[in-house]
Amino acid sequence: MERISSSFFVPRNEQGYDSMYKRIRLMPLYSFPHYKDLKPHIHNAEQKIFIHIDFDAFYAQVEQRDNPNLRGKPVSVGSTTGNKGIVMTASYEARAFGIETGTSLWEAKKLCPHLISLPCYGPKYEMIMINLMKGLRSFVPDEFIEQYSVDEYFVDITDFVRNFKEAKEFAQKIKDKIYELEDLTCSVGVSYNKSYAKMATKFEKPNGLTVITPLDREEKVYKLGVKKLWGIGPRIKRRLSLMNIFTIGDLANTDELILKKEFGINGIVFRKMARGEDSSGIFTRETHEKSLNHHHTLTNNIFDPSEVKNEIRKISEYLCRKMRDKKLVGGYLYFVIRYGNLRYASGDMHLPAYTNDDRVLYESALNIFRKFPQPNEHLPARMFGMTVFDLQKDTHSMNLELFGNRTPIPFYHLDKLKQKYGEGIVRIGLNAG
Ligand code: TTP
Ligand code: MG
Ligand code: MG
Repeated sequence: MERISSSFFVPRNEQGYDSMYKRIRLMPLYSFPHYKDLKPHIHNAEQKIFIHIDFDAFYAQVEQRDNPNLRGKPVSVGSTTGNKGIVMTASYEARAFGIETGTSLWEAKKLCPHLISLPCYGPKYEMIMINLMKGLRSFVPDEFIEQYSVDEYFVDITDFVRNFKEAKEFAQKIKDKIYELEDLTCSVGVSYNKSYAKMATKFEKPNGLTVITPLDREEKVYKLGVKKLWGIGPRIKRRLSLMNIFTIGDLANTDELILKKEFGINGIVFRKMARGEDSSGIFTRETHEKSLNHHHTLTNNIFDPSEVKNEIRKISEYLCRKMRDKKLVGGYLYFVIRYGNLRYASGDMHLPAYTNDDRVLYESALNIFRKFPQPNEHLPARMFGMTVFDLQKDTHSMNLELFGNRTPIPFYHLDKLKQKYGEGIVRIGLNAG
C-alpha cells in the first residue's frame, strides 16, 4: 500500500485552503450516541470489546511528517489569512505553550512567537484516512469498523479476541500497522463500550495505549471530571456543577429522574455513558436502517386458527429472511391485524433477544396476537402486518449464544437453498402453540 504524502497533491493555493478550511470546520466532529442507540432494555447482556483510534495532533503531525524541517517544532494548522486565523490543531510542541484547538492565531503567536502556522490541506488528510481504512480491513471485516471523525475510528473486536489481554495485543498490532503504513502515531483506547474506549484514548496521549476493563471502572473512570465524558462540553459541565455533580462517579450515581428533569433524554444518556452502559454498536449505514416491515392483505378473509397462524408464520419467515439478507437482527416487534369490519388491533414488544430467528419472531408475534380478539366467523381477519425495529448488525455468534438451549438452525444456508430451488424446498416446523 502506498503512503500518502504531500507529493501526491497539487501545489497549494490560498483560495483552495479557505474553502477547505470552511468545509472541515463545518464537519460535525462530535456527536455522541443517541438514546435510541443505547438499547436501554439490555443491561450489559453481552460483553463487547471496542478499540478507539485517534491520531495525535493529526493535521500538525502530517505536516511535520512531510516536512522534516518542522519536526520537533511548534507547529499549528488552520486558517492563515492575516492575523484573523484560528488554530485547528497544534503540534504537541506548540501545545506546551498553551496553544490548542480554537486558539486565535493572534493569541497563539503571542504565546509562542516562533510558532510556525500552516494552512490546512484537507484532501491529503482524507486520503490518509481512506488508506488506513484499507489497512484496518486487513484485521477485521468492514462491518466492524466505523470511521467516526476526521481522525478517529472505532473497531468492534469482540469476535476476534477472548479477553482484555488479547484485546491489548490486538490494539498494539493495529497501532504498529498504522505506523508502518503512514508513519504517523495515534493513541488507542480499549474498553467494553464505545464511550469508555474513546475516553481511554485520551489517557496516555500522544502515542498511548490504554485499557479500561469493567473492574477498572471505579478506579480509573469514576474519579475523573465529567468533562472527560464524550459529549460533555463546558456548558453542560457548568450545569452539572450547579447540581453538585463534578466527577463521572457523581454523574453515574445521580438519580436518573433528576438528570432527566434537567437534561431530558440526554440526561439518561449521560448517566448511562458515565456508568459504562453505553451499548451502542458500530455505526454503519446498514445498521442505521430504521425498521423492516411486511404487510399482507388477504384476498379472502380467514378465521380458522391454523390458517391465521400460518399467515403470521409466513410474515415472520419473510421478515427474518429480509433481516438475514441484510445481515441484521431486530430487537423490537410491532404486530398489527385488521379485521373484516376494518378495525385494527395492534401491539408491540421487545424481542427476548436480538434475533433474526424465524421461530422467535413467530412466537413473539403470536404472544402479541393472543391478546387480541381472536378471529371468528363474525370477525374474520383481513390483513396482517409486522414491523421489526431496533436493527443491529448480526454477529452470528451472538445469535447462537442467545438461543443456547435451542437447536441452532442454519437459516442462512436454508435461505440460499430457497433462493436456488424455490420457496417450497424446505419448511421448518415452527412449533409454537
Ligand atoms: P482531534 O482528534 O480532536 O485533535 P488532534 O488529532 O489534532 O489532537 P489530539 O492528539 O488531541 O487528538 O481532531 C482531529 C483533527 O481535526 C485536528 O487535527 C484538526 C481537526 N479539527 C478541526 O478542524 N476542528 C475542530 O474543532 C477540531 C477539534 C479538530
Ligand atoms: Mg486526534
Ligand atoms: Mg479526533
